[in-house]
Amino acid sequence: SKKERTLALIKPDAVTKIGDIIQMILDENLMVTKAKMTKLSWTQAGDFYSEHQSKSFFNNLIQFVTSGPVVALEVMGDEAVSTWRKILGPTDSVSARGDASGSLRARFGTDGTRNAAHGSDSLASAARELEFFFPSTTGNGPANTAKCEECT
Ligand code: YYY
Ligand code: MG
Repeated sequence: SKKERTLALIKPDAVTKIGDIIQMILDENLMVTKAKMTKLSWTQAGDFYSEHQSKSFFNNLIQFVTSGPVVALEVMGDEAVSTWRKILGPTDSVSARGDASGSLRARFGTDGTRNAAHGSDSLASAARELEFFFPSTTGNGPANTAKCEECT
């Protein structure tokens, strides 16, 4: 099957569980090839989740993901996009605990907003979201300067 890269974002409620989360990634034969801890501003989080800006839950979502540091991981391996989504389990941690799979959101999340981690939902999303956290441009040019809000 095909080797892919995806973006795994550990949300503030699960940052202390990073060891267990890396274990779950390794158990599915995936690799962690980049890692970065950062604290997102409201503007950055809104940009990352811009597809949801018209949703009723948008403000709660942005409030939560900006409430503490997050850890972005580049995860690589066979069908990494769908395999990481499988590790995550259902969006709502309460329903995630309703199945027996022992998913990451069942183990470490709380509810439909505080759900421990994010995963890109397609190869196109993965490309956009990996670029968001791990910009490919090097040096101090405009592309990096534009992201420097995250350094403050
Ligand atoms: O991709 P996934 O994270 O599983 O769910 P999305 O439908 O893309 O929603 C993104 C994010 O928004 C979800 O992880 C939690 C939050 N959210 C919420 O707070 N309340 C909802 N009713 C739906 C989603
Ligand atoms: Mg989604």
